[in-house]
This record gives sequence, structure tokens and C-alpha cells, in this order.
Amino acid sequence: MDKATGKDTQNNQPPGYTPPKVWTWDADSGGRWASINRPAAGPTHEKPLPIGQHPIQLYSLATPNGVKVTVMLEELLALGKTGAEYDAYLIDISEGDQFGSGFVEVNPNSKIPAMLDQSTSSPTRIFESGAILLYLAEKFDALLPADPAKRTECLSWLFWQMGSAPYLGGGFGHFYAYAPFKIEYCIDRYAMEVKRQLDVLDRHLSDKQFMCGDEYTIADIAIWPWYGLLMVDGIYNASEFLSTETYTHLQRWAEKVAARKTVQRGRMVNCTWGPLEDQLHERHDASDFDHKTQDKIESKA
Ligand SMILES: N[C@@H](CCC(=O)N[C@@H](CS)C(=O)NCC(=O)O)C(=O)O
Repeated sequence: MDKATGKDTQNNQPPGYTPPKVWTWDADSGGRWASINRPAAGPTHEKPLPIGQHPIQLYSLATPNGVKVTVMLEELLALGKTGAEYDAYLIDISEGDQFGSGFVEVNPNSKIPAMLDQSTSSPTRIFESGAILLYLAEKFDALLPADPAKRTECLSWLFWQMGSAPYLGGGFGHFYAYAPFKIEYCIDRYAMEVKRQLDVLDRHLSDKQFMCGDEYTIADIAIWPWYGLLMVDGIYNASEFLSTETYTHLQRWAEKVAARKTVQRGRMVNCTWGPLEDQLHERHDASDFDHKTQDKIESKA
């Protein structure tokens, strides 16, 4: 420990490391996403996006942010909103598809999910999962309460999710599951914050069925793929580490949402891992769930 600064540089990684005056990119820093991460925006290669027949074109992958949108579209279709028919194309972020020129035109931030609505007078691009959920809810007048006070509460939770989940994914998930070595300081910092967030949700759900009361809304659709999946061990295998079973109201909500047919369908779209029968790499028609899952495709090959 340096008495003057109060800093413990010997425990730095590597020992004695102090950040230089100006940071420079040292290519591969290790970790699961090291090969695709880079400190600049914009396309790296020419690659137009495919475009299908349906009003909605989705370019995505079944990570929690992607699942929000496929669940939303499946919910809308289940409500009879036929204008929500969609083509879902796979964007493989481990291969750098998010840096293709066509994708960057739809999302300058190079992250899935990104969407194109072809039913407007000129195609409308929408990026950021929260903005996509709000756009679809307003377009189809569904899953967002009409009453101003309830709508405001719903949007507060939607934006809560957008601000909070990076601590769960980029913070806790990264250091607990993906970093090339375990760093107690980082894991402790983010485990503490994630447990605080789980407690926020648990207390809120103690006297209601869904995030905004009795109505299932885009707040549930946004929150479940992160916090609901964490509760049912769908991400990071961390439920034991975080003692998630102690959040009983949240657990009840997580299981109730997980049981929805629309959620089960949404989770399958653009999914490239797990059991083959749960992987629907691309979705262009409702019947694809019956005929085009990876188990069926591979058994024909
Ligand atoms: N705030 C964005 C976050 C999107 C995001 O982080 N997407 C990740 C997958 S979950 C991604 O595309 N990562 C690719 C990369 O970082 O290059 C949203 O909610 O849409």
C-alpha cells in the first residue's frame, strides 16, 4: 500500500500497473469478446442486409436484448396484430456481422437488436431494444397502458431496465462469466449492485402480478430476458452464487412469465445455442417453429 496515495498498486493487474496518460488500443486484451471489440464505430466491411416480404424486418440474435424484441413480436401476433408479421435474420456478433455496412445503416451503434419497419411511407429504422419495444407498443396500441399514470409507471420501469441491465450484463456477467481471470474486487462490486437490483424488483413485485399491476406490459417484456432469465439460471449460471431463490416474489414472476407460450417462442428465434429443437436460426413464418428448427433442418441434411 502506498501511504501517500492510499493505493495498493502491487495488487494491480499486472502488479504495479498504472494507467498511462493516454490510452492506446493494445488489440487483444483477452476475454470472450476480445476478438470483435474495438474502440471505433462505423462499418468494417461491405455487407448489405437481406430484406424479406413482411412489414417488420428484424436483425438480431437471441441474447437477452434480442429476446425482448422477438417476445414482443410473438405477443403482438398472439393478440391478432397481423401487421407485426416479421422476418428475423441472424446477426452473428461473434463473427462481427454487426459491423457490416447494411447493419450499421440500421444501427450506427453496431449492436443487436435492430429493426426496419417497411410498412411506413419510407422504411423506418429503429435501434435500442427499449426504443423498439416502445415503437411497437405505440404502433399496435398494445402492451402499454393507456391510462396516463399507468403508462408513466410502465415507461419508468422500461427505462429502469435500460439503465440497470448493463450492470448485470456488462458488469456482473462480464466479470463473473467472461473475463479471462477472476477479479474479486469487480465481482464483489457488481454482485452487490445486482443483488440490490434484485431486491428492488422483489419488493416491487411483492403485491402485484406483473411489473405494472395486473397487466402484462412492455416493462415485463424488457425486464424478464435479463432478470427473469437470471432467476431461472438462463444466463451466467449464477443463481446459486447470488442466492436468487431468496427473492421469492421475483421468482414467482420469473416463472410465470417463462411459462408463456409467446416467451418460449420468442426465445427460440435467432437462437444458435442450446438444444437443437429450441433453435430457430431465422424466422419468416409462424410455421417455421414447427418445421425449421435446427433439429429438423439437420435431420434432413
Ligand atoms: N442498449 C442496447 C444494448 C444492445 C447490446 O448490447 N447488444 C449486444 C448483444 S446483447 C451486442 O450486439 N453486442 C455486440 C458488440 O458489442 O459488438 C439495447 O438494449 O439494444
